Amino acid sequence: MNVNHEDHMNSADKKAYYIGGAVVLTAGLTALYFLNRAAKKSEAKSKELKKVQTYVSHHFTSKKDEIIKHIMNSSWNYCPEPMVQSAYENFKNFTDTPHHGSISTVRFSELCHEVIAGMVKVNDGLSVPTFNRQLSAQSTMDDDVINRWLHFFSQGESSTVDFLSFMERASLLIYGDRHEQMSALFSVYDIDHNGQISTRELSHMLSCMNPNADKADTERNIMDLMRKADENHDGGLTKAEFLKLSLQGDWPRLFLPSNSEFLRAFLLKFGMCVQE
Ligand SMILES: [Ca+2]
Ligand SMILES: [Ca+2]
Repeated sequence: MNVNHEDHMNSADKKAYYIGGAVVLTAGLTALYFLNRAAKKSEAKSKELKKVQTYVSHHFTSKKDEIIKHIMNSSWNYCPEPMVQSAYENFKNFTDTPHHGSISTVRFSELCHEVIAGMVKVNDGLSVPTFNRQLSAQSTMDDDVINRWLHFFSQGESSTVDFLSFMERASLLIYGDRHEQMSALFSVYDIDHNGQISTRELSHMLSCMNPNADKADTERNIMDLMRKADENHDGGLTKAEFLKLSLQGDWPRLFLPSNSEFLRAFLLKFGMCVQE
């Protein structure tokens, strides 16, 4: 009897063992499948970008329709065609040499200052405190902040912004996937590029992005955000901490054009409208 019982137990244990093994193996294979798929997707995306990039750099002003078709057929593009058309027409006016198809560092910086100056001009005649806030935004829009946005729009590839790179980043900002948006924005907000966004960096960048916002409101938002995201309470956000925000309700909106006066005005210069 004992022997039979043992046999029975052994067979049940074996069954559980095999089922457990199969579950672990299936989970492992599934994880590998998704990792492999993500790597292939990213590799395909980068190949596609290179292809379109080469095409755009060779035919920037001469083959408008083909360029737009190339961009529209790219899997990374989230932007509707009329917006790409409009961006193309405006972008051309900001390039130093039309055939080259890129915005230089100097021109990019001038554009940022024009946007801020435009914001002051548009609101001229409003209250003195508002006017003063805008003037102070002009002075806080320093080279560090401008360089981070230049890096964002050029994707760190060069010191100039070409049309393809601009389109990819602008359409990501307006229509993109939350996780990808936050991942790309991390390096903008990490102004000194040390791998962490400090409270000071957050405050500096957000004040530049929203010169008309009430300073106390901005500070309150930052305190709330840090309370929520700074898990190890060291006063800074690592990329992992920052990315967790992309899964938490409305927080990512704080960084997107819908909540950024500067980005809205900047994109509008290229004829790109941001929905509220
Ligand atoms: Ca930093
Ligand atoms: Ca932290």
